[in-house]
Amino acid sequence: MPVEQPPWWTRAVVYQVYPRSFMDSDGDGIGDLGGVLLHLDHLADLGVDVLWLSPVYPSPQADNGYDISDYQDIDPLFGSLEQLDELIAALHARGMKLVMDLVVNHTSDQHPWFLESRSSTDNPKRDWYWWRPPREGMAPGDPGAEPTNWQSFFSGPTWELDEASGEYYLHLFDRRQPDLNWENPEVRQAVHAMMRWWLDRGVDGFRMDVINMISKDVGPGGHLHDGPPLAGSALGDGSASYLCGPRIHEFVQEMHREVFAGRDGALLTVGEMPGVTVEQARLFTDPARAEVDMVFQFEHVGLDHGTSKWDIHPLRMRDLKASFGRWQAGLADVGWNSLYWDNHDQPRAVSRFGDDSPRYRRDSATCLATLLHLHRGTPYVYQGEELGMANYPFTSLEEFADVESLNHHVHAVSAGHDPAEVLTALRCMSRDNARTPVQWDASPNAGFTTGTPWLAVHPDHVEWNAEAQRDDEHSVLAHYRRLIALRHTDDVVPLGDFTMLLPDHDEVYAFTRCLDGVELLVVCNLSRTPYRLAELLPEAPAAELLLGNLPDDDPAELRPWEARVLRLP
Ligand code: ISL
Repeated sequence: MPVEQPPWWTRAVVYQVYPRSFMDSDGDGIGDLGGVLLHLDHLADLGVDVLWLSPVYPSPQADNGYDISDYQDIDPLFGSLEQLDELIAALHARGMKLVMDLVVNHTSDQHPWFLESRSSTDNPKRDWYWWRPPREGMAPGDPGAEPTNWQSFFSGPTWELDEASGEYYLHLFDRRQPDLNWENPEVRQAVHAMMRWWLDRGVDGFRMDVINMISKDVGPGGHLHDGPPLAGSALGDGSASYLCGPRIHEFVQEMHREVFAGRDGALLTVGEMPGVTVEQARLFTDPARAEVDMVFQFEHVGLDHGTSKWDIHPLRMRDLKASFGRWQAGLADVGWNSLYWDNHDQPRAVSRFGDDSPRYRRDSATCLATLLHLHRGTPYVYQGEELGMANYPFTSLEEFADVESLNHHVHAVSAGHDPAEVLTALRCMSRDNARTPVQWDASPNAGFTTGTPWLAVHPDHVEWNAEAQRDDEHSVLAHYRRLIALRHTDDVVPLGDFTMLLPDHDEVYAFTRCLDGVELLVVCNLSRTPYRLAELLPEAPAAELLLGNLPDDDPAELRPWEARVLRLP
């Protein structure tokens, strides 16, 4: 990509709103568009360029809106189309853009398309979804009769039997999220038309949910293949059949042609792609191929997973450096990275990769932020991350709401796992950690709602909240503001070359960024151990401090969780 004319989003920072948990304006305990409109000053004050809004479409809410029953309306739970228009206008008036969530790998099982598809085997929409008879020689409902052995992302098989027709339908996620059949051109055309309708309404792009799963590897006669068996399970790993399947680039290029062509310069498109490799990401984000601007990859948030996300291993610093380093190098000349720690599916980074003890919570939150925001790529800030929000102190199963957590609990306990251990894993890894309401102030419901919040407010909101941080220059919020401003003012931050330093160091993460003779050295101590800086990086103590996360800087010592952005002479 020529450095003279980099796309606008190379300098942008995106803020993710998970509307259900952001701000409730009508007292029903659930966040809504009115609530987003109330807090646009918070976003403007932070300095972000784009708001990515998680789904607000009509939905039975089996997966908090990632199960859509109407792509072209707003769920009354969240507000109205008029309010969405108001949000677009209000953001544009402030120079910000709106990116909507596009969830088209699957619909809700209540979407009219699926209701039609399910209504009979000869319905014209039957083929809009993946219907298959039981495995050969078996009867519908027999144990193991599912058409393939794939395990769903949300536990159990990916197939649900429809008693009426005796056929199964595919759902990579919950059974209430049937997968659309992208092999059918009518499905693709319907999705493209819907996307154009949103762009015509004024939205500025899409975050595309699991978009690398839309092409399935279909054999002759529509055959889908079993995957290798999963340890300790009757099910298998089907991912080879649906991650970046044979037609994925064709489908994404077609979408670009049909939807984005002619308007792509102003838009932002980001494909969420579990399991994507850096080689594939380079193809997806090569501007010459006209697919998407950037992808969300999952390597770094998988480094603490064992056989599954519930099998937790401590993160090893070398693995993190090897991973981020590979992505930085792999997309250096062609393509573009997106950068994130937190989103609505991940536990809170300050608890997971930082140190949320009272002593180090603020310092580790700002240290992690500095590390991420000084990489090359577009950073994403997830609501509350800029306040140092931490994982919730869950103590019982009743406190969880997420379909993934609840399904996992049912399956793990029925498979004989110790319920106490299952709960421990949920406490650390449940997506509900990210979904507790945003902490606006110290009042009883953190200023989120006047009603009863749908998910409990974290008790630490009395101390950790936006109001307390807004005018405090030492706060996590103030540090995010400075990081975002630095990206906007100094070209080396968005565009500079990246070089990893100290690849084998267990606690200190360091790298340089260079552009046109300007060289930044970034050094982050991801531990409680103090280090003599000169022993690690001899050029560091004499360099000019552009931005640090601790006050009263002693140039010679890198204190616990200290992060510095230095300009080398
Ligand atoms: O959350 C995950 C692991 O715990 C992922 O497997 C996640 O399900 C995957 O990243 C896909 O996420 C997206 O699609 C899901 C939805 O539940 C997530 O909220 C969404 O971000 C299905 O639409």
